[in-house]
Amino acid sequence: MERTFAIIKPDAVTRGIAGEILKHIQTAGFQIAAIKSMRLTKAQAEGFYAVHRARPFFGELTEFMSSGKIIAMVLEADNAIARWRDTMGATDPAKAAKGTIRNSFGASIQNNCTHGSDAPETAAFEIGYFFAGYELI
Ligand code: FUP
Repeated sequence: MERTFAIIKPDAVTRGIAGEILKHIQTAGFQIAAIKSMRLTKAQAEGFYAVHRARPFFGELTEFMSSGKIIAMVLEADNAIARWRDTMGATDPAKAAKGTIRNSFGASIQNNCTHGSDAPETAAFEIGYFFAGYELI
């Protein structure tokens, strides 16, 4: 079993489609090991996306990620990291494969409904950023 970190982003929560995305997650065979909802401050969003600090979209991305409630999750499955990225689809919803979450629900590269860790090291950092050890027992 592997763990990955996932977010249902503010665009999806605001549009009221978090439930549909959670159904997608469970149909794809993930166990939800931990889940919580919160609204990030701009500083918290900046800390989460620190690897993107030098990118031109960093300001807009962190504004967006702190614009409303998110749902943060730890997902468990065999090959969870790769499997969750496949389930989400490509970053750009227009380029994401049919049937993926981002293709089905995403509106733009920024408003693409979900986040997923891209490697074991990022998964470990991201899980630790959002969840304490006692929440993961
Ligand atoms: P992903 O791993 O698919 O979430 O994509 P990236 O790590 O490349 O990008 C992180 C987030 O930055 C994306 F979810 C959306 C946002 N982004 C933009 O807003 N504009 C861009 O040009 C690229 C990414």
